[in-house]
Order: sequence, then structure tokens, then C-alpha cells
Amino acid sequence: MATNRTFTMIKPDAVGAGHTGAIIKMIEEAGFRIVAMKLTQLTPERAGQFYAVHKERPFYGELCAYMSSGPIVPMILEKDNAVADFRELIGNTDPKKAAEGTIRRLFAKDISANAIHGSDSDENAAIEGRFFFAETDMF
Ligand code: IDP
Ligand code: MG
Repeated sequence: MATNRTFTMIKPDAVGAGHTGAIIKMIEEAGFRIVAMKLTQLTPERAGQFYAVHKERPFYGELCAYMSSGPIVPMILEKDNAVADFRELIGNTDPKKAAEGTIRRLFAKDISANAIHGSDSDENAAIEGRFFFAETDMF
């Protein structure tokens, strides 16, 4: 995957609350092009694989249960400086600390159900994109 791509998923709280369209609109208006997208749901096992890096953290069980609790919308996005710019657009992990106008500040419920994921590096963006999409899905 090129380094001007990032991976995101709209999380179950935001999909369930009907914020999918508003969040996609913000993503596109911020200059990101959607390269791949679908609506799907993780099993607890697959949520555990996705967040394996956090398996020693105290919230890991809660996170896997939450992330498999309803539909999600994973996407691959393209833009110059995609990873860093997207992290800025979504804001701090804790919506109470997220800047005004960020997606998490606008739509997240709390630090766990925080509306949206954004990859933290080019390497993880590629790994996470491949977790949900075959190479042939990324046009
Ligand atoms: P990030 O999503 O902003 O990169 P990470 O530290 O990588 O934040 O954590 C991954 C996800 O785990 C968060 O988006 C959130 O859903 C959940 N999480 C992080 N910290 C906590 C916590 O202290 N309590 C509950 N859930 C948390
Ligand atoms: Mg992270």
C-alpha cells in the first residue's frame, strides 16, 4: 500500500447512532478519497486479532466485546500525509480531550465507544487495510 493511504473504521456506536453518513461527509470534505469501503461486523475473535497489540491492556476484553457488538464501516483512504492528517481529523482517543470540530469530539460517546479508528503509522495502515480488504478491492 502506498504511504499516502490510511485505514479507518467507523465503530459500532457511531454506526448504530446513524452517524455514518455525517462522518463520511467530513472525511471527504477534509480531502480524503475513499479507496475501499464496506459495512461488516467483527466476531469477538476477529476483534481480538485486530487489537492484538493491546492484549495486555486492562480494557482489552471490553474493547473486543464492544468492537464486535454491531456493524462497522471499514475504509481505506487516500490523501497526502494521510495517516497524520486523519489522526488530526478524528482527534484524541478520549472525546473529552479531543479538539473542537474533530470527529470524536462531535460523535464519540466515551473513551471506549469513540466513534472511529485511525491507523497510527503507514505500516499499520497497510496491515489493517489488508485485514479487511483483498488487494483487488483497493482501486
Ligand atoms: P487510538 O484509537 O486513539 O489509536 P489506542 O490507545 O490505540 O487509541 O486504543 C485503541 C482503542 O481502545 C481506542 O480507540 C478505544 O476504543 C479503546 N481504548 C483506549 N483506551 C481505553 C481506555 O482507557 N478504556 C477503554 N477503552 C480504551
Ligand atoms: Mg491506536
